[in-house]
Amino acid sequence: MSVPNGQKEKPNKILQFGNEAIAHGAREAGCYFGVAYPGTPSTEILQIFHTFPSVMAKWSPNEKVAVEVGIGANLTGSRVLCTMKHVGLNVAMDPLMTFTYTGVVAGFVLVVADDPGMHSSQNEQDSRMLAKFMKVPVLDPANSQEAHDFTKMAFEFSEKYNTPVMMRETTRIAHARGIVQLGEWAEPVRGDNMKRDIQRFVMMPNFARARHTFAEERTLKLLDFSNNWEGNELNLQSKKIGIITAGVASNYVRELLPDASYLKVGMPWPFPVEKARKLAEHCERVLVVEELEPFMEEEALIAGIKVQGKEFFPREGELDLDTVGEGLHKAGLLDAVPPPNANEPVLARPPVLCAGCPHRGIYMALKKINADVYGDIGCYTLAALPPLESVHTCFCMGASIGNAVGAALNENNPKHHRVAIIGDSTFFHSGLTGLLDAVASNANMTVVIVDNSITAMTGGQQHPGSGKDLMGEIGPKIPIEDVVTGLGVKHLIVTDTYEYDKTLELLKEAVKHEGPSVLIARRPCALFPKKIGIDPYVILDDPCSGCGNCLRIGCPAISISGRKTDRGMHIPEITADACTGCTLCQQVCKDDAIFSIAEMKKSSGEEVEA
Ligand SMILES: Cc1ncc(C[n+]2csc(CCOP(=O)(O)OP(=O)(O)O)c2C)c(N)n1
Repeated sequence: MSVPNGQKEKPNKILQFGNEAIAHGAREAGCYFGVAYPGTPSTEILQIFHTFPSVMAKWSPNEKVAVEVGIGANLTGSRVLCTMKHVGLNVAMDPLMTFTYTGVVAGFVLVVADDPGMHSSQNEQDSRMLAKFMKVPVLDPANSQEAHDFTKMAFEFSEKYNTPVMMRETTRIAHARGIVQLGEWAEPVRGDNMKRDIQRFVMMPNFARARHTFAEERTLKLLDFSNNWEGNELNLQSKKIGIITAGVASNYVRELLPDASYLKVGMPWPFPVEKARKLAEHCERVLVVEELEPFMEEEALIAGIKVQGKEFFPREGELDLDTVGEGLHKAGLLDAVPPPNANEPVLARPPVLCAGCPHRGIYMALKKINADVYGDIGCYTLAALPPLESVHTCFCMGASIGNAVGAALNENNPKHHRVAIIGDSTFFHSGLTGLLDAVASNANMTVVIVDNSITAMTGGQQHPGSGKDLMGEIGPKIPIEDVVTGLGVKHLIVTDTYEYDKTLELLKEAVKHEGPSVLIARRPCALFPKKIGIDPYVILDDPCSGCGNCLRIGCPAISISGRKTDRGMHIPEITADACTGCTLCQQVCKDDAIFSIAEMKKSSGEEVEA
């Protein structure tokens, strides 16, 4: 295997999860430029891609900017990989809807990771629908090998048909491992200069009309490709039953009905109509088994091919062996419903803020002032749940501030505190324009920016306020204070959320302020750059009255010990390994019953290690 740039040889058969396979496929295709905004289940792709030799990779503040940056690199002639989760695609649709008219200068592959079952998302939209809407061909791998191969093929395909190409994967593809046969790394395709071509790249109406025609003509060519591509596998066996399927669902249905005829679709749009027609001509009955929307089912029906699908299989959530088995049974194709997966059910564990999470202190304060809290997306959304219960909404990234503006302008109760709470990464992603609106409309509200210096929820990625990017270079660290005052906010306060009383006071001050105010609640994430774990705290049975104040802060390091006070109240205890020494429990303890081990040693005259 030849390896450019003197890098070590890589093994050519390896167990990889889908996101790794996509990153490798892109590098093998000679992709030079990777750009993304993190989002589960897509995040690892760029984190892996950036480790390869001779590539450039960066995070952008949001998905729209990521696509625009990717287009910029592409216009100079570089092959570009741009990744995001499904809801990120909504944010990025504006440039993409027009990029599809202009076409590409070099291969451009957009990876969109859908999350059927909503393991870590606020909805479960099906990106195949948006691919069709954008007129962008979409690939849908069923395992890691296909994730690798389809990505690799997508770059040349993108150039041949002059179109961005979407790779749509799902959580089970992104995060499940399978054996992948790797190939050679090609020399990265890196452009150097944009070539002026205003009829292609200045999309004002006159030029755009011609490009729309180009896009429609391209669709016909793509359809022809789809009808002939071996990645849309037609396998004619049984004459009784034919199955159209794709993605992870294809694995389940093939296991349950090995003798059926199949059209296993790798490119759902343009849908390979002629292959589907051949299947229908060969078989008495055709079923479509697909996750989420009846996308291929409708494509087949529009083409006049008689199929059935969603009347047997759920439209919501993930499919698995059990749901597909049940559907096939309902359709009369399996005699009995297969016994449910024999695995032990996993005990449900509600998500909680980590021990030592810096977001906890501000929520304790928000609960105290009983504010209406418009929430946003990040670790801090978890405070909607007991015991903190102080987030009341969550729609999409950036929504908190706009929601609070609307409420502030609409509600007729000046005594009521309206607070939008938003993370630092989310603020950079899409909070800025909301805050601008708050200032421009002089809305009576407070924005709390919970600044832990990192994008914690997706695993600790950098953002413009981190002063670093993926490639590790230190860039300018954008101070949130500067952005906030630059947007015209007059009342700005910064607090350390480990100091509860001060945070509460400052919050009270902020909400009293007429017009928009901002409180930056700052403290680095307890897990970043590595989990802090200093000087654990203990609860002493003797002074503890069992009041439960420490339990109500929702720290997973604190639990009921099983011991009781003389008055029969439960005495809590702290798990030393989990405690990070944030001191919030100590600050709310009214009995002076909580001490650090160092404090106790000191008071008993023992030596304390520095
Ligand atoms: C449009 C969109 N892109 C990406 C995501 C994935 N995501 C969820 S929360 C989040 C950011 C969290 O970072 P931050 O706002 O700093 O809060 P933290 O988790 O650090 O508390 C991201 C990227 C998403 N839900 N929606």
